[in-house]
Amino acid sequence: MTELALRFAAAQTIIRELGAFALGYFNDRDALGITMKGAQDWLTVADGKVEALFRQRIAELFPGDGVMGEEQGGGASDRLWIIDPIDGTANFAHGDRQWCVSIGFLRNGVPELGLIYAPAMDELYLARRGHGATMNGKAMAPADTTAMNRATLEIGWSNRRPLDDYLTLVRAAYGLGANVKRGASGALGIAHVALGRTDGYVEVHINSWDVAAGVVIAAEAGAVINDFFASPDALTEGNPILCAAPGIAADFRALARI
Ligand code: LIP
Repeated sequence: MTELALRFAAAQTIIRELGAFALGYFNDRDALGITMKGAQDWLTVADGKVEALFRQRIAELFPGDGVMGEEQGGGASDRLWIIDPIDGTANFAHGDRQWCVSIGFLRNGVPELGLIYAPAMDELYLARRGHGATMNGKAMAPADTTAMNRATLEIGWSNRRPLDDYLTLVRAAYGLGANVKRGASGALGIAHVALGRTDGYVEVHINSWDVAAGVVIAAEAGAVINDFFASPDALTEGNPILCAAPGIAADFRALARI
């Protein structure tokens, strides 16, 4: 088995274990220990515990690999795992099922593996560069939408950028007749475009742990996605993200200027 096939197989077992572990906290709200890292930036006990378990599993199986995570940080490495232990923590903290575990793997800076698991909905998104993308074993494909006035667009928001940046995008999207939504999980937002549930996802600033898996899943499903890791500091500083169904990609990119 190649090193990528080995890591892809292991990561599938690990993400299911992490998902079940996180679901235990989700269903036991007294154990959540909810706090805030900043305005509308939620944190629970589960975020740290899930990331710690992931780091333990990688240290056991691939001791030479690097790990970067939302809670404990990390940096560049030739073989780098990037984890968001609970993406959609605001939803998780409120008992809303729209959250997931997101794991990406980069080799020499190239995104090779993407895994997103939403255990409360039992949806597992998997992709390996050059090998396609699946959701619960079925091949994924974006929608064939070609007009913005028939599109459903998801626009992400956080306090990391001025509110006007977000509102300008929302106004422009409605102006083109699109349906606009916000799910508060960047990873699931990208996965839903790749699955054809929505037609586009954009966020003016997002972190690498939110998108490391989604960029592989989207590209392998045939969606259009910007080259998030093109700039060297994207790994630690973040970047804009835009993902779209091919038929509306040009219009959506023009709208978002990304
Ligand atoms: C969330 C991202 C989302 C963004 C939120 C938050 P978290 O990540 O997935 O795209 O809009 O502000 O950053 O905090 O739930 O892991």
